[in-house]
Amino acid sequence: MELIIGPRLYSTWSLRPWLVLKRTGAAFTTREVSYRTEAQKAELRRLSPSGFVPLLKVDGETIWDTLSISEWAAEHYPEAQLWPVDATARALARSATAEMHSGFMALRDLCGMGPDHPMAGAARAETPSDPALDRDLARLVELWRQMRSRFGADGPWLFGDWSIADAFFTPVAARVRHYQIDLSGHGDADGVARAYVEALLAQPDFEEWQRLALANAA
Ligand SMILES: N[C@@H](CCC(=O)N[C@@H](CS)C(=O)NCC(=O)O)C(=O)O
Repeated sequence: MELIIGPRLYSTWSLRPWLVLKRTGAAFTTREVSYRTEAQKAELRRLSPSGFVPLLKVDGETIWDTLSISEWAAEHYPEAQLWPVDATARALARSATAEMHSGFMALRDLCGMGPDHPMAGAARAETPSDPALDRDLARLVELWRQMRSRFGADGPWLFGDWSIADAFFTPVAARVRHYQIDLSGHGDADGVARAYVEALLAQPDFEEWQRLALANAA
């Protein structure tokens, strides 16, 4: 089984299924590809039906898109409990994951993965100011606080135990760190969302990703 990813320093989409696959405990290899030049883009289109990474090569098939790779992992490794066991929590975890997968455009656009390595926690950048970004941050804080207060009693993750939703929000935590976003200014008066961000940043698997990202960039 091989996960084909983009450059670790930039590809937030690649980080998500990599975290998910790590949680399964299954053996897999990772191939990092670049898509800066026309030749590299052409090679990626040869590998990928959509022209995008990440891709999972398994059992002679190519599975593309972060969400479907994550669902594939949840189906094939049920013992890893990649979605919450409780049906209501599971439905809301899927909602939160889908919202991340298709939304938060201002956060993505205005807090991008630039040359100063936001993903790997190197230099810090000034906090951008924009009404659309404020709306995204208020929504994130609201979502995180609601799920943590309803389902978070059994652990530090969004739904208590770790789930695919946490993989999807890990790149957001890297953005909050790098762009020095003060969540208390977006509705997180008592630091519940902040603590969730800290938990995401402290994941050993994410620390490994950051080490690999910087090593490959050197
Ligand atoms: N919806 C896709 C988005 C994937 C995506 O945007 N991948 C970017 C890297 S983070 C990419 O492959 N870019 C290739 C290019 O720009 O040529 C997913 O969830 O997998």
